[in-house]
Amino acid sequence: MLERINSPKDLKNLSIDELYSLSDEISELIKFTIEEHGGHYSSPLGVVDLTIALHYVYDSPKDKLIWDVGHQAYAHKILTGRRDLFKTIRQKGGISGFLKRDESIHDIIGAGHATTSISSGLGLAHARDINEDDFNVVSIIGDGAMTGGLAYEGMNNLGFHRTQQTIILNDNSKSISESVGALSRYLNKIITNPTYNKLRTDIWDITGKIPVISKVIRKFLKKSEEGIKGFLTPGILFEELGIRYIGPLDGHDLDEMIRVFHSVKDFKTPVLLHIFTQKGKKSQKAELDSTKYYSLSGKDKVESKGISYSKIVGNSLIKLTSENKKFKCITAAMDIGTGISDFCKNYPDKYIDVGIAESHAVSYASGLATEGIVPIITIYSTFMQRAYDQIMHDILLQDLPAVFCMDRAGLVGPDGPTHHGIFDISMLNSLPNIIISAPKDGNELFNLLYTGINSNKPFSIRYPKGNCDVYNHDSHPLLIDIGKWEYLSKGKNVALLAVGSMLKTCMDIKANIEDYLNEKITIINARFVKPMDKNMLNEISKNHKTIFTFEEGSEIGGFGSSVLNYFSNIKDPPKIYIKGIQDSFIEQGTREELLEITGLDKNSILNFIINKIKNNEKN
Ligand SMILES: Cc1ncc(C[n+]2csc(CCOP(=O)(O)OP(=O)(O)O)c2C)c(N)n1
Repeated sequence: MLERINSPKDLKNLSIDELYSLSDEISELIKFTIEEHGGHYSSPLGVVDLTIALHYVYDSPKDKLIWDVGHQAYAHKILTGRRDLFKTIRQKGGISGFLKRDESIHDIIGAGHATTSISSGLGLAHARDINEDDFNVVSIIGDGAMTGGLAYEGMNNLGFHRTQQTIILNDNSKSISESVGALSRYLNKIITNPTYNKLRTDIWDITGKIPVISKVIRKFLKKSEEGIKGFLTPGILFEELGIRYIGPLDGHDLDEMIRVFHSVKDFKTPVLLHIFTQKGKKSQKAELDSTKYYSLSGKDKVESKGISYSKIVGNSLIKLTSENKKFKCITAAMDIGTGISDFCKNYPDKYIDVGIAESHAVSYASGLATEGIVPIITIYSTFMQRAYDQIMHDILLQDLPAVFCMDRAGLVGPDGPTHHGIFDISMLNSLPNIIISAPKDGNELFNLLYTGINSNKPFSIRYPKGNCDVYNHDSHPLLIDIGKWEYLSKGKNVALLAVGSMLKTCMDIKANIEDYLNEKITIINARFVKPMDKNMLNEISKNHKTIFTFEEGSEIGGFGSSVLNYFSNIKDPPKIYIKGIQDSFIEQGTREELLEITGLDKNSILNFIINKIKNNEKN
């Protein structure tokens, strides 16, 4: 069946039985491909039926289907002309694991970060009305993404303007791990509320017993808005906001979904369809443990040695519980990704999962900090972007202590441009009061975390995705002098100043550079991007003619630009070359491929250094 589906139009003439068969085929394709190559697993499997029903009823791309996050939209990709390319998903040059406008006319809005679909959808709906156009806007958002504040900002606007927009709430009662918060409890109550469900069935049964007119009544109940609404309104929260609530509906019952989608298609006002789906559907193992099978690494993944930076943070938090300092760890729905799940399990009162709510996480942190509890926010660099103003306004302006553990700083690989953590240094660098640090290895990460907790200052630590082979499980924490760099090798004439992940790269090519120059070079662990070690900068400027800076982050506003800025005020400064990521978004690929593309792998850096030195010699 799937071979015949080249666009959503090809679905329209299929029977319901054929749609069910198609669902099996798509699920098999997703399972096979992701098990082989890696990618998201349980979320896309959970919405295969929902996706088929949506594309069956709506006319994409005329009607706008807007998927939140996009990690679940694999069936959407397969049905919209990307079936044969599906095997390239998340690979260099292949299709994205999220949504991209330039990949397909069916990807209405690019995504990767959560909770944008209602707001973007409302913008689209208003543009439609301004242009006097005629199409449906359907935003599909998960219960996890619904924990983000942006969803409420969108609904607040939508309910007020009463524009046509359909929200599909894809409720599988899971975020990556458990979905948290009062809303999640509320949704769960609706789905499991026996009184409501019983009343619904009872009324249905009663109508069936009314002689002669039972068919008419049932038809009326099915067709009329009130009928679909379900005789009773469990979603009063949404109703009060001005958004009709319909549900809960079974997200694997194609008949029911198609019937309801057809009915709401003609609504001119906002409506929310609450659809419950089974995460990991049609994979026994993923249905049983959707969190474990949230994503797979694929068969070709080579296990690297060492321990992940994320895990080191988790271990360090456990170790630091025995210290006197009171702290609370905050995660925005990323306990597993940021390596703190064991800590959370063992110290439930020392952590909070706020949901996909990064801005709330930081404002919440400011409150803790005022009362002497040190907040430790474990967050991916890319998601920290959501909380930029809260960092400035709630933490830095008031100089409140807080530790930002920024995981996945640098190039993350297959997740691509929405997920690379390459802007954190530039974003934070211009803000007063913040300490920006990056460890050279696992031991230094532990010590920086310890230093941060005891610093009584806003303190950020950035570290990359992946493993680190220098880490001593049994070490005791040491305080590091804030703003103090470290010589890893002392030479003259040429100095390399490297931040975090770039230090190992520089050490690995040290011998090649020294062979070329026939003299020792200086390599410095610039573990504090801010404040910089000005004493050391002054010291090296005396006997070094050339300074190179390296960072796995945006060049503009980054570490190198701070060094340039510093020397711009100094008489006869050394020649300075900065190397980071140029002013661009970086595509997907393996981390190694991307380091090469951005010129941050060993070979490229070696060539960069030698070419610059050669040029210097010529001039
Ligand atoms: C702003 C932001 N924070 C965190 C994430 C990481 N993330 C991706 S999917 C996801 C869970 C989404 O849950 P839900 O919306 O319920 O979708 P499901 O996977 O359950 O279908 C999270 C936390 C993200 N993509 N964006």
